Amino acid sequence: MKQTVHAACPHDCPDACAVLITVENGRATKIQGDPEHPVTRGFLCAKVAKYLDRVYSPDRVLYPMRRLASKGAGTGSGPQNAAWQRISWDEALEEITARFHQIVQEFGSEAILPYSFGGTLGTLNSGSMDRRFFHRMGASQLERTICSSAGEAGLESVLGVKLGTDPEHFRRSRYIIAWASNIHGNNVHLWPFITEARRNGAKLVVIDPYRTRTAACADWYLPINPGTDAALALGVMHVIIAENLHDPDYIARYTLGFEHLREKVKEYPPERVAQWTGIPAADIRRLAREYATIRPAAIRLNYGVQRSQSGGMATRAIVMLPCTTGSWKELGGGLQLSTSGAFGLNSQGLKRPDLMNAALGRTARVVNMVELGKALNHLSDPPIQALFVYGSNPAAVCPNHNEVIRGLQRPDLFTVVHEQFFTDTTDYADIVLPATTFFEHRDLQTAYGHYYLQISDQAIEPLGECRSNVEVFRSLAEKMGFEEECFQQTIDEMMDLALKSGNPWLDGIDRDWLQKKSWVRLNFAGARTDDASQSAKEFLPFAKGGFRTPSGRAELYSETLRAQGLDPVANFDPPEESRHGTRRQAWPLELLARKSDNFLNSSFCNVSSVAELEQPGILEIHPADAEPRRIQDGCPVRVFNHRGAVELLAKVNGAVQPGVVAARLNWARLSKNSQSINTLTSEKLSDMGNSATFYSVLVEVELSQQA
Ligand SMILES: Nc1nc2c(c(=O)[nH]1)N[C@H]1C(S)=C(S)[C@@H](COP(=O)(O)OP(=O)(O)OC[C@H]3O[C@@H](n4cnc5c(=O)[nH]c(N)nc54)[C@H](O)[C@@H]3O)O[C@H]1N2
Ligand SMILES: Nc1nc2c(c(=O)[nH]1)N[C@H]1C(S)=C(S)[C@@H](COP(=O)(O)OP(=O)(O)OC[C@H]3O[C@@H](n4cnc5c(=O)[nH]c(N)nc54)[C@H](O)[C@@H]3O)O[C@H]1N2
Ligand code: SF4
Ligand SMILES: [Mo]
Repeated sequence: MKQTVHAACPHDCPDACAVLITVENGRATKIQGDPEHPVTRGFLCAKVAKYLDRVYSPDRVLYPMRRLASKGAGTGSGPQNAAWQRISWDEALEEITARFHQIVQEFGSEAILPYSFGGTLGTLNSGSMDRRFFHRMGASQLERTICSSAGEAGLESVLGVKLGTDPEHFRRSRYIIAWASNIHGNNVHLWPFITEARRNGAKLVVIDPYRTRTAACADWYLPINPGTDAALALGVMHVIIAENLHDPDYIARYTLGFEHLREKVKEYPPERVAQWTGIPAADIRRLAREYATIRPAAIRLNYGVQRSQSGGMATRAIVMLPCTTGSWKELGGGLQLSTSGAFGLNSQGLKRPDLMNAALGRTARVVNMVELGKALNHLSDPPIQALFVYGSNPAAVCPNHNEVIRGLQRPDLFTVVHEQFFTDTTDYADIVLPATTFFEHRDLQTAYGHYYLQISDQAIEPLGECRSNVEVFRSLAEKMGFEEECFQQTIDEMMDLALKSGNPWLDGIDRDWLQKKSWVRLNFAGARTDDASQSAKEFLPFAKGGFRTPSGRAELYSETLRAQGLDPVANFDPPEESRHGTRRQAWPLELLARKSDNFLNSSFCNVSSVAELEQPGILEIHPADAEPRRIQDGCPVRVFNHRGAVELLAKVNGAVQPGVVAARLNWARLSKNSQSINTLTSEKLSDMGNSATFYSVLVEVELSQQA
């Protein structure tokens, strides 16, 4: 029997693609993008196009496993391996809950720490039963800030909400700025709209310290020094305001504090900004004039800019641009960082934070996920005694890798990892539990790069004894003896609950309707509409104000920021670890520890058909930095700083400017010496949002002695 199942890609990607899975006799035989979906438009990225290889990989974790060998890098990865013993689900649940009971008694419930992130963004599997479970237990709370919280804080400080230009409107733009936005790699479904705009004469400008594939095919590429974007945005506004290219009517009606901004930008003349950013003053002037006068102009801002110590302010300053030119008014204008604020599902109902109060009589302490190393090694009162990892691979993705590993190696730490594969993190697990992929479970899918809500249907039965996140925490709750009704809720009941939030844009969208349509555009028009293109035209979130800040206006001056001791307008404060920062003497080169175009953070790097598309283990360096170090293309090099060292192969090219080097995230267990690029990255938090600062890192490079 052959059937086609509608699913949605749950990987951590703005595109949230609508996917069609062909199933024959219970086995998935084909995957393709839904041709009907207005953003997916029938194609998938290179990695998910090969998803059958991932689902049916011989390396999947299929059964619960108990560790026999001691913890450490390269611990074997299969049922055949002597490091692991296959156990039953019942034994696994028994062992986990017995340890939890014992830890709660001896140290208190906050000695248990959940650790999860973007493995799946399915609404239910990324944050429902799991949160209920840990809230009910009174476990420490995890502050999930490893990705985007600096940018979100910057965005919300101006707009009050995470909304932005509809991707489908980019086809109407005449001027497009891809600002820290690797569109070909990380947001490929925006590209067709940009191509369409360019066919109609639009110009594409890319602002990025790394010459991405997107930069290579831009009309104008502006390489910028890492972490200096706040200065650039303030410099651009200096020119716009000085030359009267702003929109006084929009500013007067819908913004707050323009007079403060006008004063502030006087400190950022192009000549001064050029010294920080490395972009010539004449180019800054030209960028400002073109952006303000070639209309409509849209900015696709992505999260690269906020993985910097001053990333919150940088985002804030960039988000002010369409507020000063009034470009929010125009179809094809505005800015997109995230669209996720439009979905407004009933997150409290799904996550039940109230259970925490019932358990503890207060809210539990909060541990920042970026500081995992610090937490595992130094936190006391109580120390962390158990770590439960799901939907994340912290031993690969967390900064200051050596500290993380030192913590994970603690023999007294009880670590459970719920995973699809044996990863860097399972190398340190006491128990590994098998997880389903999105082919094997059902979920509700939002997006952060478009405005369609989807149901992702289950295509095949779970492989082996795999269970979804929802089912794992349901069984754990039962074993712990948690009796609240919410632990019995079915998937359908949770979907219904999620959709009942009072958000008017969900009006008329219920589970039956979603099931019938598979994907539905949010109801901006006020009446349920079948015509996606029709309601797409209508959504201009800030054309007439509509900001959700305390003042109801776009806040160019923020009282909230002032109260936090931050600049209430915006300013440029160089990251400590950068060429203009206080630690510039320590190491001479700025490192971009980047993502791979064909992996998804650390996911996919173990799938050989996908790995073939990448060249792992390289350090990209400019000839001007390579020559004095006698480094030639292909030479083994040692990259180091005070946190550690890694061995890579030099690639001498023009991908980065002098003073900057670039490397890529990968699994340590797949690299030659079991090394992670995150050995070099810092636990330092960003200026706003307590986020990670992966792109504010200084290093030195030398020829490897190992060669
Ligand atoms: N193929 C692929 N797709 C992905 C991912 C992946 O790993 N691979 N990851 C997913 C995830 S988790 C996320 S959060 C999204 C977001 O992904 P993006 O926001 O696109 O994140 P990054 O790739 O970190 O950064 C984007 C660009 O910013 C540049 N950049 C770095 N520092 C600076 C700076 O200081 N200034 C400026 N102007 N640019 C800078 C980088 O060189 C990069 O080209 O992508 C998702 N999609
Ligand atoms: N050097 C450097 N480090 C970075 C970044 C960078 O650009 N450079 N980017 C940062 C960013 S933006 C992010 S978002 C983080 C991402 O960090 P993570 O969210 O940890 O992302 P992944 O590396 O994709 O790991 C997700 C894991 O979840 C598993 N998984 C997938 N689906 C499920 C499921 O349904 N259930 C369970 N239990 N497991 C599942 C996958 O197999 C995978 O191993 O990394 C950060 N780290
Ligand atoms: S990873 Fe992104 S582009 Fe690839 S299929 Fe998933 S949502 Fe689409
Ligand atoms: Mo991310």
